[in-house]
Amino acid sequence: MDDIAAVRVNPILATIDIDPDNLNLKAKGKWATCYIEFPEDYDVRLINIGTPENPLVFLEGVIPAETDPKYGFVTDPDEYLTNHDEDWILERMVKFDRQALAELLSQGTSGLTTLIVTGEIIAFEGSDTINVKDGGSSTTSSSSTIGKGGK
Ligand SMILES: [Ca+2]
Ligand SMILES: [Ca+2]
Repeated sequence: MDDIAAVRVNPILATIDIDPDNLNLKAKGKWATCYIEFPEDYDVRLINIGTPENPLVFLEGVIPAETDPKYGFVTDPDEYLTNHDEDWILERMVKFDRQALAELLSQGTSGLTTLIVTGEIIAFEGSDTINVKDGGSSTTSSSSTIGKGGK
């Protein structure tokens, strides 16, 4: 654990609000909804939740935020950017599988429980175009060998 702590870059201390506030482990319900708010100077629009193959936001380090693009709240900023607590700071909404959470917490957890949400700021990407010239092929000799062999 000490090694992990040593390589961590100071994370942004986000304000997390998870709904429901009271989780009945036996109740059916598809989602645990989570609102992520950043302190000033950071923009929740930069949160990258990743893809189904490579999720980047986790609840308790093990339950990935839903990333399936079939859900509007995954792909549509009008849905996932909100101001749930009605202050002046935007929040990023993500959803976790409530049954996965219930399963995790059913392993001996009850009462007030702190849940940790982790993620990363979006990676950056840019591009430039370069002109690549074919400087002659080194396969010429082997091609001619093949050609001779074909006769
Ligand atoms: Ca809450
Ligand atoms: Ca807010």
